[in-house]
Amino acid sequence: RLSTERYYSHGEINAYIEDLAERYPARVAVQQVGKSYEGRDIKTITISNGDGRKNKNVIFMDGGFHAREWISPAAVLYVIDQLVENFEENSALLADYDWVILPVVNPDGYEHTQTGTLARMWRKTRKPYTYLGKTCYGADPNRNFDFHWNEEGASNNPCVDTYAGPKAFSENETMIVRDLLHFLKGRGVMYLTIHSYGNYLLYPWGWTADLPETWPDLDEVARAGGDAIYEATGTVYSVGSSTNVLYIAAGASDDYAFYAGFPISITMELPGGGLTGFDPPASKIDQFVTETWIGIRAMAHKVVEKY
Ligand code: 0X9
Ligand code: ZN
Repeated sequence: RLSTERYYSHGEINAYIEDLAERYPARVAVQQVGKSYEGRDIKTITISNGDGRKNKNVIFMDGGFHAREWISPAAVLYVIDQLVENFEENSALLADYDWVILPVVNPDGYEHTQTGTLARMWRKTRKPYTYLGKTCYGADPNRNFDFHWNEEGASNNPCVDTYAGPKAFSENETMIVRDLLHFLKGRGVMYLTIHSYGNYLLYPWGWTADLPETWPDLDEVARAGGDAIYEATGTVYSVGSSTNVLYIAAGASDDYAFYAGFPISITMELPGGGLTGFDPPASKIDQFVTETWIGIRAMAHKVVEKY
């Protein structure tokens, strides 16, 4: 069973989901969806209730966009654990929906942050870029999507943390998410991307302060998550559009998913911890991921009853 006592490496995460697929072949499938720049296997896990019905609606969730946000893959793994191992209790979330989950979008960055203190605060991918004769690494995967790309809150400088990349979808990792979003078109109801930190439930837009026409639907789902967490633990999440509640930043995956047809698209910023905010001690993982699951479960229930 999944351990919430420590952070997993990317290899352990892949091994964990493959083991679930082997143990629960009727309900769990693992797919290789591509490779990272450095050649790591990027895999999704699809969770169903095993009734064999095809083309159900889909909740698509990912984690590990930003390398240093270790609590994100940990929380995503806990959701997987609950949907698979605690299947009976969560059967309503799987009756008319399949879940497609990508635990680590940016494994090169994630592994890099596990190589020592100096690398711990890495955010971006690891593809090299030369700029004024100097080599710097990586683009910000959450500034690399082709929707108002590089218009706001992103940088043209490869040596900066919010580098948008030389062009939209310059990174393997973001192409993989893009292709999944398009593959799921028509079935994809909610896109959930897990980041840290700051306790936010954010919805489009992040490229403009304007709200989409359907913002009340987005707000209702996000608020269901925030309310459930508050009732269970007293932790307060701020709910609103990315631009209005956090800051303006274009080219992110949430705006792209919404533009690509997911009616609900939410970025969840989990609680912070440790000296930098990005490094909650391992002793906090259990508390944070169980609380996060309460919020995600509530949002999923809202989606399942609404769509
Ligand atoms: O800046 C980001 O990419 C996200 N925050 S983080 O601290 N995890 O880096 C927020 C993204 C919110 N969405 C948009 N701006 N579209
Ligand atoms: Zn992030």
